[in-house]
Amino acid sequence: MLDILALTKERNPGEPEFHQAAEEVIASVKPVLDKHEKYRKHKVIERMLEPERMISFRVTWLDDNGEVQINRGYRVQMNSAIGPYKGGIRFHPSVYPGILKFLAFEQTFKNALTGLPMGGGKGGSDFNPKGKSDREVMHFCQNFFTELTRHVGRRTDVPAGDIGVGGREIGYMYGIHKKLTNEHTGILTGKGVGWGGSLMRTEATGYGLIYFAQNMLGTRNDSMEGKTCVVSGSGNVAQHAIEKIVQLGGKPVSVSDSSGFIYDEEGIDKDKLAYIKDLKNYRRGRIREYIEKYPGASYMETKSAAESNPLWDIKADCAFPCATQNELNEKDAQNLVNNGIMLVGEGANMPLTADAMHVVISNGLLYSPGKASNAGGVATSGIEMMQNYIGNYWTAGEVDKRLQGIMKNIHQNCLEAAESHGLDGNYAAGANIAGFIKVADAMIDQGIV
Ligand code: NDP
Ligand code: 2IT
Repeated sequence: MLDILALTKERNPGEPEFHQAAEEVIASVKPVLDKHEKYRKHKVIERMLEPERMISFRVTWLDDNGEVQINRGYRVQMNSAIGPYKGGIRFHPSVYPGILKFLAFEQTFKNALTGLPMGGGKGGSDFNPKGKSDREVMHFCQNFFTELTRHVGRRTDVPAGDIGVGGREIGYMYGIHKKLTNEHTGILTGKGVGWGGSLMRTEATGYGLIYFAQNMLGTRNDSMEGKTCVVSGSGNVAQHAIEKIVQLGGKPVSVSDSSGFIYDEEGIDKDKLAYIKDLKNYRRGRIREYIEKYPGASYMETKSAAESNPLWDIKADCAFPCATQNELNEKDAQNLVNNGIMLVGEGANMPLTADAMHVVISNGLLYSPGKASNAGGVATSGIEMMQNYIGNYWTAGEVDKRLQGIMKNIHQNCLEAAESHGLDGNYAAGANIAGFIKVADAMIDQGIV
């Protein structure tokens, strides 16, 4: 087993996030490989760790000063065993192949867990949308997707949003694809609801996260009602996690961005959330502005990622990291344990470092890995694809019902997969095992390709 990890590191030098994601999965599926010779013989995990295709391209665009700008664009088409490549696009200066490989690898397992026919992919660019005008973002999106247009297709590869890519960017990318191909077709999800998008897709990741938490609490005859929740991030996932926590009678007390975090001990209610949505989605401001509107709350700047983040030292019942990878380290995890936090639900992809994950699991906290608990977003993307195939729309109520059903099934499948390998209650191992078996069996059925 060590050999597989060593080989992965050797073949992908300088990509620590990919190594981290690979190491976790390799460790989890070891009992499955030990038990079933077919997975070893067909070298399934080794094949899963090698992207089927990686596209890397130049994106040039003109900024508002008329200056030529050059960025790098990518799409990692990781695994198409169970369906077309599916996964988001991230625009952030930290994007490089290692980040996208980790995300596409995780996505493959996540998409399998949804029960829908979707393979794994991820794309993005090192373009930084912060401080850019609408025109600059549009021009960038058009040039980025002019290249990707030749690689996507409703039965080939269907991207969506992720960090830095929301409704605005999806619109610009869809528009240029339509112009280039003269076709209105579901090659992206997260589209506007008036032109092919699904109701509830915007809300789905955050809502799904809290549905998953509700299921976990249900195993202890408990619920979200009355739970104080610490949440990080203030983007799509964080906003809708907060919305659902409030709807279920819980009390979210924090939000953050990459500069710092807000602690609002009285709780973030519907009105305060409306303020956050306007601030982040339309005015594109910084979260520190919250205290100007709500002076009862406090703001603290965050230091380097290597230090512990006082956000995770807030007294609460549940913690929902919804910003980015490795935002919660071992010391933070120890603070969660010391403060009596009972549940950690990952909204972001891989927000806990490997050491942090070990701390929360070994201390018996309810812990859900992102590939299980944030799967509601891509699951609803799958539901958007279904609606695009049949050429019709479903109501918000219908989509929400499906989403709740999918989150319940993922929860159950994780528990069962963990239990059948003697790892009772370990959702992380369960998610890796259940996702792995589904993809691995499909790969074996389809031969050496
Ligand atoms: P958004 O771009 O809407 O929001 C991202 C949030 O995270 C912002 O508050 C941003 O702050 C903060 N953030 C980004 N990078 C960093 C960083 N390096 N350090 C601290 N904070 C940071 O993205 P989403 O809400 O869509 O995505 C959040 C997470 O959820 C990501 O891990 C993503 O992969 C995952 N996810 C998203 C899904 C979706 O449907 N959108 C589905 C499943 C998972 P700032 O404004 O300062 O950049
Ligand atoms: O990480 C993720 O699951 C996403 N960014 C959503 C992917 C999608 O295709 O909806």
